[in-house]
Amino acid sequence: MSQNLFETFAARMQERGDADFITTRDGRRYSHADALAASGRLAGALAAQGVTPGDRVAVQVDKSPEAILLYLACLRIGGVFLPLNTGYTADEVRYFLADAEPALFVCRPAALEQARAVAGETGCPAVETLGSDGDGSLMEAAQRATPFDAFEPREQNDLAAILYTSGTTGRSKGAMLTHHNLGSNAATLAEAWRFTAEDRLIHALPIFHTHGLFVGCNVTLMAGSSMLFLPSFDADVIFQEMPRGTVLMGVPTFYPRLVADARLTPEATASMRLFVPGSAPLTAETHREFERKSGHAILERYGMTETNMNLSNPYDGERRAGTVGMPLPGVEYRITDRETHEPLPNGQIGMLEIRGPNVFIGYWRMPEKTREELLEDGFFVTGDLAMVDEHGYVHIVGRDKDMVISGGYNVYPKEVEQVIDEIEGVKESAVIGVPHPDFGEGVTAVVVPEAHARLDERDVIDFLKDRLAKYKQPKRVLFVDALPYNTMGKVQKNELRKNYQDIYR
Ligand code: MLC
Ligand code: AMP
Repeated sequence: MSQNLFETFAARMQERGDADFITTRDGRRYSHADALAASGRLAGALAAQGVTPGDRVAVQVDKSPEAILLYLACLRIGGVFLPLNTGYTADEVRYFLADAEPALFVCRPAALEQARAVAGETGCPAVETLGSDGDGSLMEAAQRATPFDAFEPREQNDLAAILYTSGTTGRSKGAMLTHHNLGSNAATLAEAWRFTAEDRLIHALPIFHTHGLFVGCNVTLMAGSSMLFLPSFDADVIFQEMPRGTVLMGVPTFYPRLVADARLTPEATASMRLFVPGSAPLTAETHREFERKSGHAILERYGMTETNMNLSNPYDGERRAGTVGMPLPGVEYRITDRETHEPLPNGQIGMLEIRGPNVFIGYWRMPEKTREELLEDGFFVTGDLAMVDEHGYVHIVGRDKDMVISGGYNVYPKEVEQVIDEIEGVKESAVIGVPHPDFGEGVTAVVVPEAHARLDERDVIDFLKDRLAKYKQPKRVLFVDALPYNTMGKVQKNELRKNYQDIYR
């Protein structure tokens, strides 16, 4: 495999020529050949902006085909793509720009003024815009630029992307992913899931995370398939489009929503060949109900930002409900004692650790965090608790890390607690995830007010509004006189989770 991932993609795009690459419901279309040419023009625009190999390009834009062309352009010139959740507030973006020091920040046209201010404060030298219709200054610059028709040679450990995952201590960590990490995983998944040029992926996920960007788009590029780009999940649209699709990928929230819909039948899904969930646990019940109603056995897989995809149920063979299957080719896993990292006997619950060409090379400018989580022998400590059953299927049974997953988005309690604790009248707080029928877990704040403070649920939520992305904001805020502490002085979150387990049911 070539070292610059773009070279691999370009070879497939050349072969696929006029075949669809990305289409949208409002009639926009890029063939593979169109996308190849447009990525050259965009690469020319990036070069004209002064982006050189190794430079970060931070991107906070709405989903569009052009945003993927920008990703390709960035790979092409050896830049490091740094996508940001569109829900992040200016406060949140300021941290990412200051930490990553990008050479360019691409924002939504409507956010230009705010983006310029944040770029100015953080020393980012250039800002361009890209809108959801392919509008904005970046595409205009691409029209004028001298196309960059080659690609920058890269070593296999050169960075292709940095994706930020929030840190358990509240500080987000930039996971450094190489061309080899992304390329090897895309090739493995395309093969394991039997992707071909005939596939049409119904793409309803955001493109700023591993799932929508790398699993969805890289696999499509690797196999020369096509994608229907939808702005977000909408069950009506999914049912309208399934007769023209072959694969759907989604976070677990997608699947109970489809199961609850009377339109889910074998006839409605007749042209589909694969449904893949991931990013959070899918219940065994949803798996079974989906199969009962549609005739399709869901193929669940397990991955994370730092490692791409690691484990998957088999394409041929039994796809077991409530499990994430076996290691993908080239990936090794072990289930270990959390303290010693010694492997445990089969059947016991322990820390899941992963090694393989898919595993990242460390956290951006955080050597200590890297050493803690990426062990000397190459195994990455996932923070997920797992066990393997007698059939060799891995079950994810819990998390050792203090993290909530709401609708597929990770929320780090510490980060939310720190902001709540700034509110006048708050003595302390604990943020937990408790079962939520739609989002899997609902972010929930338990707050201890100062004596005589006058504070209600609305006050807390209003305070968080401009400070934290919407999905991090608690769905409920509950007030208590004191938090339960153990003898080590740690808040007993298990007890809180038990007390409030039914509030969303
Ligand atoms: C929306 N809301 C959420 C939310 N999504 N709240 C908490 N958590 C979420 N995930 C808010 C909305 O702002 C709205 O608030 C209210 O909840 C109802 O919104 P909705 O219309 O029902 O939401 P919808 O647009 O349908 O979005 C839900 C969703 C979306 C699950 C489809 O969040 C989504 O696409 N998530 C995907 C995240 C993802 O890509 N994760 C992959 C990470 S990679 P109000 O107040 O306005 O009503 C990874 C590695 C791996 O984890 O293994 O893949
Ligand atoms: P992220 O950091 O956003 O990449 O999220 C990765 C985390 O999502 C993992 O560490 C797991 O906790 C969770 N995850 C991903 N896939 C699954 C799955 N199939 N089942 C359970 N948890 C999952």
